[in-house]
Amino acid sequence: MAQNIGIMGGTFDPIHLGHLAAAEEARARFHLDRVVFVPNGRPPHRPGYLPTPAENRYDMVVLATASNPAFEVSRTEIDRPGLSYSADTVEELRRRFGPDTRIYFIAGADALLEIPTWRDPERLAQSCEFVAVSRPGYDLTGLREALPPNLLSRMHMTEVPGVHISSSQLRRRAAAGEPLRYLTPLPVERYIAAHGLYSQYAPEPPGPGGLSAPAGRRGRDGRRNLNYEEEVRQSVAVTLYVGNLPWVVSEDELVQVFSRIGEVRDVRIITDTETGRSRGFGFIEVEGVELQDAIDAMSGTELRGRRLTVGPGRPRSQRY
Ligand code: DND
Repeated sequence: MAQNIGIMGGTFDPIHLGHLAAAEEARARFHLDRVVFVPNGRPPHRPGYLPTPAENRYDMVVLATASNPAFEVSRTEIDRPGLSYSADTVEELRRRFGPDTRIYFIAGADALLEIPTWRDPERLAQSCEFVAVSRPGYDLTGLREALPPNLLSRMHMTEVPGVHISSSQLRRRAAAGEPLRYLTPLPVERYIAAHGLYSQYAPEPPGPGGLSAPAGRRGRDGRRNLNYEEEVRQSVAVTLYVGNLPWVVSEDELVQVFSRIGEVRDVRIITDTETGRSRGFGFIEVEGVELQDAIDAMSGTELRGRRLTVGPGRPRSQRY
């Protein structure tokens, strides 16, 4: 059956409520069956900018989107070698979804202002339409004036409730030990604290045309000194993966499996459309437990007579 799919590409360093609100608004407005978040592996547009490792950014996007059944995350750009060009990504997803699927690439007005400088914008525009979302500080009028007619004709301008947050702002706040609560979902806030991300902040060099929002480069050694929430400082966020699941499994069953070792924040069941097999992905908050201890504690777990495989972190590959 023909579907409407949204693609929300980003560096997501880190993901925040502005990204999520924009994606959800586009989903509702364009009757999208799902929105696929695509964290980029190597951003093509930020020379001199060293983003947080892709796997960390991917984890944070999974955590942030897990509670919305219409949201999914793709590893396609992370697993593809070389720079992450959107034209390649959308073409690849178009091949998987088929010609009848309507694909909307969702992006902020700031990002789309730069689209003429992207790799093969015409090729990209042949594979998808665009949803240009407003963002505080960047209105949609500028876009109408700046873009050539062949790109404008593929663009749907959409006002979204203004969420005045940027990733660079979150990085700066994290480095200064200021709270991130209510700016990004709680599991992401905890993940940042547990992994000591953004302990340092240095402004990003301006991008081509000087239009990029500032971002940051940071050292990854040494944990930042969290001085605002004792609770956050002491908790250890462990993400575990369980495989060999029964063919049909419910989220409640998975929650029971994971709650053997701690408080469960989120679980996701990911079904591979090619093999029909399901995999579980759980985010568990465990105080003072190291990853290996958590894996050991889960080893030997059975679910409906099947012995589950348990491993660290993320599923190796997702649906795309
Ligand atoms: P960003 O680094 O701007 O993402 O990248 C956006 C997308 O453009 C990614 O998929 C890139 O790979 C792609 N790109 C860029 C340049 C060149 C090429 C491709 C190429 O193929 O040559 P961020 O993580 O900063 O933000 C993600 C999205 O969310 C952006 O579209 C941004 O405008 C939007 N956004 C907001 N929207 C509404 N309210 C807010 C927002 N904050 C960010 N508060």
